[in-house]
Amino acid sequence: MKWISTTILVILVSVIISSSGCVSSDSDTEGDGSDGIYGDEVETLEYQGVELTPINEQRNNAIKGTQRINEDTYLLRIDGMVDTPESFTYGQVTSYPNVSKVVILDCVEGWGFTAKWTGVPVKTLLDEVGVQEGASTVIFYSEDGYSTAHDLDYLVENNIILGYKLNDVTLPEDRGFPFQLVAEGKYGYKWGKWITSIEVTDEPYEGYWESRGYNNNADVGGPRFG
Ligand SMILES: Nc1nc2c(c(=O)[nH]1)N[C@H]1C(S)=C(S)[C@@H](COP(=O)(O)O)O[C@H]1N2
Ligand SMILES: [Mo]
Repeated sequence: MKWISTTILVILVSVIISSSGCVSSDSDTEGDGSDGIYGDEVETLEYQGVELTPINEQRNNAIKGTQRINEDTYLLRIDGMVDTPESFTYGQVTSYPNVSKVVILDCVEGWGFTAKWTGVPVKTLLDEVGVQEGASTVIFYSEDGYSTAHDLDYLVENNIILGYKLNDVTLPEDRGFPFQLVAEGKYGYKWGKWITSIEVTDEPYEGYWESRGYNNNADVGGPRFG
């Protein structure tokens, strides 16, 4: 009798394994990987073999909550140590050649997410306005009064992008529409959301969290404070 119950157990276990295998392979058969739906857009949930965090599972921790920016009247101002200060429309910024990459955002508070980001390299925009000799720092200002800054060299050498698509979905309002800086390798507080202007300078600058004690370099794995 013992072999019968063993056989039943073996059959039961194989059915469970094969059916659960079926479920996951089903959603993985198309294109690069599995897709989801976000609003009326298709959200990519796997890219280049990497599993992405669905937008609905990403957090929104902003200092003043979600900012609502009108795409039609929006202008991205770029000024400071540049040859020709300019204001770009949403359509202008998004019409430059774009770059996609999978990047992890690490918040200093210990949470994070992995996403596919698509955007325009900051360098592309800076080349358009012409950065002046001696400039060293680029400041990013946001709609909610938030700001943060990066070394010009870091932005150029790492081809840092101003992201406007997240997992192939138009950056949602609560995620930073129209643009979030995808500051790969830096803690989340260096990833400005709802960016409205960019200033080029030759002075060091401390942004919102940096002026409240967070490390200005903010390399992931490096010191969080001081
Ligand atoms: N404009 C603006 N950008 C911001 C913030 C903010 O409060 N306002 N918070 C920062 C912090 S601390 C993190 S961790 C990242 C990611 O937060 P999110 O999940 O709200 O996108 O956004 C950064 N960019
Ligand atoms: Mo953060």
